[in-house]
Amino acid sequence: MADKVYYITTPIYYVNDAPHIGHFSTTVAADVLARFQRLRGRQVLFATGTDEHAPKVAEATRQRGLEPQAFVDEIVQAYLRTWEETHVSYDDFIRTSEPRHREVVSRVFQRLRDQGDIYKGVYEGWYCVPDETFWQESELIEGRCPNPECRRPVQKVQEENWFFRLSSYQDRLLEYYEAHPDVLQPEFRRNEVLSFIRGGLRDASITRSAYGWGIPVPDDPSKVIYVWFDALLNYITVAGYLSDEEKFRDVWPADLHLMAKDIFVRFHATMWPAILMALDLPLPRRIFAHGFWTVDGEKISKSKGNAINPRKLAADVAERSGSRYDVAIDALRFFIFREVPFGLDGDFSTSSFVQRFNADLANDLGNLVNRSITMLQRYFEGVVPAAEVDPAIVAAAEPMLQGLPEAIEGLRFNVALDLIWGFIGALNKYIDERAPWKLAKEAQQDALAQVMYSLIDGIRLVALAVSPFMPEAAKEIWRQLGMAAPMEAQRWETAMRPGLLPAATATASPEPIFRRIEEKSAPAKEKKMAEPAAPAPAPSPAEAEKPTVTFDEFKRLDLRVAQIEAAERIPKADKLLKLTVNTGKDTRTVVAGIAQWYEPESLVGRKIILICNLAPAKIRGVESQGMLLAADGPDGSAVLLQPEKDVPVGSSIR
Ligand code: ME8
Repeated sequence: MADKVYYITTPIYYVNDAPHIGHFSTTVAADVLARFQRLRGRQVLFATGTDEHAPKVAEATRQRGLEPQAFVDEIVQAYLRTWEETHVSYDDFIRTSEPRHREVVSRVFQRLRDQGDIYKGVYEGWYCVPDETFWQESELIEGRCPNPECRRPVQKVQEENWFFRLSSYQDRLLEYYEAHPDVLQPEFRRNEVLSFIRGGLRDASITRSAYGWGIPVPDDPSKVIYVWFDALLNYITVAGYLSDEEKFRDVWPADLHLMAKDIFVRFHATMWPAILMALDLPLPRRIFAHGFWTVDGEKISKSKGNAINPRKLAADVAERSGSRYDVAIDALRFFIFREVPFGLDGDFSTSSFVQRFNADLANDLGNLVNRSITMLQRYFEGVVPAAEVDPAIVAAAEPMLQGLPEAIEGLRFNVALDLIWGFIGALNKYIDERAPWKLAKEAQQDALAQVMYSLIDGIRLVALAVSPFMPEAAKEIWRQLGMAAPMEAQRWETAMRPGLLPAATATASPEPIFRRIEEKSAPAKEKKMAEPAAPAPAPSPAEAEKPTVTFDEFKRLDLRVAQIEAAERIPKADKLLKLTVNTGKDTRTVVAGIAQWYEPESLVGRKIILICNLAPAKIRGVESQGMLLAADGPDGSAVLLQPEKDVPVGSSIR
């Protein structure tokens, strides 16, 4: 099936407000993958869209005296515009109010009713309007919606309704997931799904009394189809189900449905696969749920007004730094994957974005490109000399070239970026060590040619590697390199090898791409924090009283780079993790109080700094042989220390 189209989807978003950083992160993640697959030469169908038939749309329009269709037509513009400006390369944008989708929903409903999978019954329960979800009384928490991301009041509903026979798919779903362990990801969320299904599935009410909006139940106009049943079907509408058989054959099943954890267990991992089973259609190959973003430690909420609008933030950064707006957008696309492992919850703070922008983009990447092209102008009039790539640079590129496909396809975006930045770091170090200015002074032309060729060719690889994350910034690097072949025509298999840069390529004049954000031009709120008048926080008593240690005393500590091989929670200790770590000399157990901040799964393979010769201590019945180092995060979290570059396990710390 080499020619199967790679089909990837985002959720279709409710049209209640402009998209925020949460919607942005899911959609950009899908975009990174779509772009990467295209770079690998695959044909891609990348779909996103809007979920428009929600009762709250009907409510909002009544309040404003508008027709629902006119209302959604207006709001959808914010989505279209955001995805266009944030370089989201979707192939299809589906709106559930489109005739192509309404047709599929009606026909699916009729078919399932004809075959007995949909039947009429009486529904009694509670409905959460903001979440568009039905709940049983027993599921409510203090009379409110039990979804931890919602917890808002619910409404009592009792009405005759159509039900989907979800209960009869319970065993088949479990069997399927047993036989296909890789479908639900990440692994720890798969377990949530299995226990939800094992807990027993009830038939699902999939209609509501008509509220003047939505898709009417065929032959029963007093009812409309429940917005979730309607919305999930978008994935097959896009694939051409019932409208374009050939396309559907090429596209279905979806290779990846992406979403956050809020709509994973009940909807995408239970209801949707059951509907597909009822339709005799193959199940998606992978369903992946990522975590939730908070902003400065708080849940994103409309009432708090703390939702970060990616377009506004990028416009602000562009203004403060003097970088182009599209470059600032790319910087944000990079940032949301740089720190937090995709899959876990993350906290967004503008100040750490600014730091990363300055350190990783302006400094590491921006300077590398700028100083390399500047030196080429100076020493070779901007024209790439003929030379072989330095074997040291070939070797330094290897981890990135080998590791990137698996990291991106496994949605380990922070690992992918670590690999790329590892190579960027190696190129910067190469400049410092080989000191081209000295070679020029000493007239070592051959050595100088090799260094400059290796650098510019290395930057070519970096541009291609970052292009799924930062497509416009990558194009700008490509332009400055003076590459004759268009970037879009490059393919991973043929282009991602060192030494393919054609000699005699004439570079353009260097221009800084990522310009530093200077703190002094920060907006009012942040300026306050940087003002010298603001007193530095007083050291805590513990810090103030720490005695001086001599160098010899410090040398008594056996600090080493160690690698986590396994991690698990310690029962009844919600702060502790039991880690199995390899110190290079031995494998041992270490207990760490980081369970609130790190999912065990995310730690496996990670390198840490360990005090190896700390006296062993028993913690909750587990003997801990050493202690890992972590910084106190500003929000009270623990932030693991790790080497800035990859170094072998067992390396000592000096
Ligand atoms: O649920 N952090 O639409 P929705 C990370 N229409 N991601 C977030 C987020 C946050 N704080 N907030 C939202 C719906 N998201 C349905 C979907 S699909 C057939 C129907 C992202 O507008 C994340 O992808 O509430 C989440 O799953 C989605 O927006 C929910 O979007």
